[in-house]
Amino acid sequence: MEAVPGGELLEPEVLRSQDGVLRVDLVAEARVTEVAGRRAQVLTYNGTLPGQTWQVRPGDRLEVRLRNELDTATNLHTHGLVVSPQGNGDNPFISIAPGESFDYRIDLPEDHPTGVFWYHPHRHGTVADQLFGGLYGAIIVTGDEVPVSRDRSLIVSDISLTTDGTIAPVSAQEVMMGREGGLPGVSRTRLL
Ligand SMILES: [Cu+2]
Repeated sequence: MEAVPGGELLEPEVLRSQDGVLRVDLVAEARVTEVAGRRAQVLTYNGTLPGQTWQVRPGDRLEVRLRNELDTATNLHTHGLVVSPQGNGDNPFISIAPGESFDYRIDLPEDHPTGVFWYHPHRHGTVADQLFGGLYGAIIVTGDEVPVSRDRSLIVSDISLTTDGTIAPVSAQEVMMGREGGLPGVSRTRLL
């Protein structure tokens, strides 16, 4: 497949924890952006696809206020984090109705492994549409690594658009199996 040339490399904005806490006001909403040179109606976290990158350390607390501006119910899952699934933690049974907000509190244990993880909706019945629509972002758990010149986070958005620039409908098969995107050489997204 031929890559689309040009286009500067864009990294999602990085939000870092301070004094052991990362507070995030997170808004899920539909927006018009540019994806691979095309105007696209997608779903976004805080207006971008992918959403901001969250950088935390073992032992930190994540406080996320998620406001649902979508027209379907949603919630939040921190994929790969070794954290509690109960209460207002990483609880897949939480359902946030359109127009509602929810305050998550997710405590990372002191011995949490470092690495790259991600967040996305995990509300039963709407996961595939919201995930394929563009709702995802990276979580990086850092430790005391040897300093390098510069860390860069690359997130590949491989989404499927219809000819009129909306997200392609998700089939029952794709709900179960996932899907590959239909855009060649997706390299960047830009907010319009
Ligand atoms: Cu997941």
